[in-house]
Amino acid sequence: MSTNLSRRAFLGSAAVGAAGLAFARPGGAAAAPAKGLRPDLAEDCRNEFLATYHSYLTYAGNHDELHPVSRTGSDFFASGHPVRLTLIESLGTLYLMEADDEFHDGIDFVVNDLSFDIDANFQVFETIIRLEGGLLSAYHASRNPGVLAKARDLADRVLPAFTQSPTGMPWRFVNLHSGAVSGSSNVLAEIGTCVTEFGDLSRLTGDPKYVNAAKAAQQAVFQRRSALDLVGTQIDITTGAWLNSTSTINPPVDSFFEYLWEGFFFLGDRDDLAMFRTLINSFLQRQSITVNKRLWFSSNNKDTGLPTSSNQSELAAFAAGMLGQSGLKQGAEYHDSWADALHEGGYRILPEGLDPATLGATSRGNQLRPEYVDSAFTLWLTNGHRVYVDRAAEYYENQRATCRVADANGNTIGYTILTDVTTRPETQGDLTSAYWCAENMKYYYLIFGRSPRFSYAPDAYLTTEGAVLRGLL
Ligand code: DMJ
Repeated sequence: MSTNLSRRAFLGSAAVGAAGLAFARPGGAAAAPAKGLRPDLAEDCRNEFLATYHSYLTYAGNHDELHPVSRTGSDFFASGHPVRLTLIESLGTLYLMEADDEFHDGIDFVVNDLSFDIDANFQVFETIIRLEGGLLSAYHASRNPGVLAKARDLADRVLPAFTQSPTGMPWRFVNLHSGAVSGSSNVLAEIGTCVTEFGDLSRLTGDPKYVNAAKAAQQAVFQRRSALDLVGTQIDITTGAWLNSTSTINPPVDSFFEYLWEGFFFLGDRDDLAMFRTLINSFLQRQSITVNKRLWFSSNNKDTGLPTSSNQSELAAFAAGMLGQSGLKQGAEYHDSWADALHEGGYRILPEGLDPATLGATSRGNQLRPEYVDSAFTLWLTNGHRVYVDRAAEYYENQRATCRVADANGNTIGYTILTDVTTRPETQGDLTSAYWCAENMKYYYLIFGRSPRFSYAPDAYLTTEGAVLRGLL
């Protein structure tokens, strides 16, 4: 059932891909809903998010992430070298929720206290998607030039990972103080998930060196595709030799595909569109499997095309949004498969790993993952179908029932990862993953409510980490 939101789907301007698959081009703005679709849940979501954020400020000190059960904090990138990751990942959500005191305090921290002159090795991929993306989104929200200066300073510290690579594919780690690089064995998601953050920074600064580095990394992988137009999983960035030949949309490849599509969706880059078409066409033709009438994706050898595994990672659920946004019917079908897995598998929260034949858990935890609601949000923004609002509402209520940590009076301390989704009650761990602040709660709030600070246009762009780089008002 579709809503009467009067959104114009992208599909009206669909182009046809090389193998007959339909791809869509970004459309113009569409009318926003007159009011929130679930204002009750929007208000609850805002309250739960702010309670957790305040717990982070209260209990985690200067650390990166909150442990809501033990009421402590820890560092994400390098122990003893915090950057207040949760604060940075929360800024866009605070802005959209009109939590202005917290938002402005956060901007003050970024401009006046945050320093990236840190003598420690930071993981390049996580630094870009979490910190660079978070700062760029915060800049679009605040228009504070001090925030953009911090984003540029960080990118300049990360750039040696690209410029010191003989192939253009980045080293896995970089020392933010010295620029020393390390980690020659890298995986596709970590090589190819930066073109939109660096593209945005190049636009904002007028310096093309950032986007050029990101594109060179994508192209270096594409040039090493197999004769079947498939790519592997892991590569030596110094020699360009494949270290793992598994073609998959599971991690650690997932967002490599996403950023080929989004390089076109956000930046209009037709090289990225061409690479996306080539690789996704081959992937869909060779690795789509139907199990009990549901669409899933196998992992295959990139050279022989032969299947090696049918295990599904929950993180691959992001692909439903990517495929739907690019005009491919498999997007909606794939989200239906995950919804079926939730219901018929007997879960309230999806497991990290899933056997598509039995719907049994192959990995029983859930790290507060956002992918199921991420793709519900993207599909809803693209086509306006009510089913995605309902799926998001169900999952929100399930996360509230299973992941919430309360004090003795029943007040929310925070939300935690689960170590086992198959027990009743589900088994809680003790970590509020910082991406939960940037992703889950933002998607929920935007679906349920009617933020006057978001365009609700189908060309709004949120990065793989939920940073809004287009669509903030
Ligand atoms: C997020 O950090 C990003 O979405 C990333 O691309 C992979 N998934 C995690 C959260 O599960």
